[in-house]
Amino acid sequence: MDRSTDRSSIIDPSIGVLAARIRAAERLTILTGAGVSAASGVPTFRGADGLWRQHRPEDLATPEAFERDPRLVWEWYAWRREKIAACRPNAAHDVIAAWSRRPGCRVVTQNVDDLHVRAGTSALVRLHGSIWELSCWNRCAAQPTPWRDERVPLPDGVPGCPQCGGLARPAVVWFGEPLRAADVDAALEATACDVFLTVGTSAVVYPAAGLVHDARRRGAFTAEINLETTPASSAVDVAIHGGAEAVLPQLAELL
Ligand code: BV8
Repeated sequence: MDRSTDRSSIIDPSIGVLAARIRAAERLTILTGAGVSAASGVPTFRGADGLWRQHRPEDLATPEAFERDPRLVWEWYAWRREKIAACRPNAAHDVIAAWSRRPGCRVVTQNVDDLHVRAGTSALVRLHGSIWELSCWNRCAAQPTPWRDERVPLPDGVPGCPQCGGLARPAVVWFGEPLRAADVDAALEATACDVFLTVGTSAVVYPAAGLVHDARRRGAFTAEINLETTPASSAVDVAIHGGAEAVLPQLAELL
């Protein structure tokens, strides 16, 4: 008899514990990172495929990098937009979208790929903005808010602001830039919950990485689903090592 067991058929007992907590929860908050989109083919930030032409995201996703070389930064975003346009939401996005329609469930994402939006997620806070939106680099008064531009490829290398004719930039939050106050408030409000589940994030980027600790301080049962150990793993009540696209459907089955 073949004694090798298909590991995917072994349910981690922690999954049963977490399912029971989610089942009983009136308020469920889910924080997601790039790992949720990995199974869709979107490169993660710090994984092996996280580099682009040997540049690190932290070196490109900054206002200083854009100031120095807007064309290079736009080449990186145009490359990512092209990759993301070919991707579809995966089973992890679909489970989270279904849960988001439950009363009391809120989703906070660090991802800018909008795959949660395409999966139909409600009550979504996009902490770092969207790669599909642009804003005026000069913050001109005529164009105070970001506009959506889903053209792939972008017609000209460095898009312009339709109002002032200056440079347009990706409407994402770069390193060293403050998050939008309304998004931070919504994310902090979401830490008042019964279960706080963090999925697919290396838990190194703040203020997002601080949310699980806020939730724990406010009495939430905290859990992490990730492929590897992170700085949050030792702080949560349950840390489940596995792919989000496999673990979340297993959890959904048990609810
Ligand atoms: C701020 C948008 C204050 C852009 C992103 C010095 C100066 C200034 C600030 C700082 C500083 N030092 C530290 C800081 C704070 C800084 C920070 O945290 N830096 C880190 C690097 C230490 N934070 C900031 O700068 C923030 N702003 O602090 O402002 C301020 C206040 C007032 C005035 C001025 C300033 C802004 C942070 C936002 C940065 N923007 N994105 C873009 O996307 O182009 S962050 C970027 O990282 C992405 O959003 C990404 O989502 C996010 C976090 O990464 P992860 O999502 O976790 O992705 P990663 O690849 O790292 O990990 C994936 C994980 O998934 C891995 O663990 C992997 O094992 C796992 N995985 C893979 N596959 C799967 C899986 N898990 C499950 N299933 C799978 N299948």
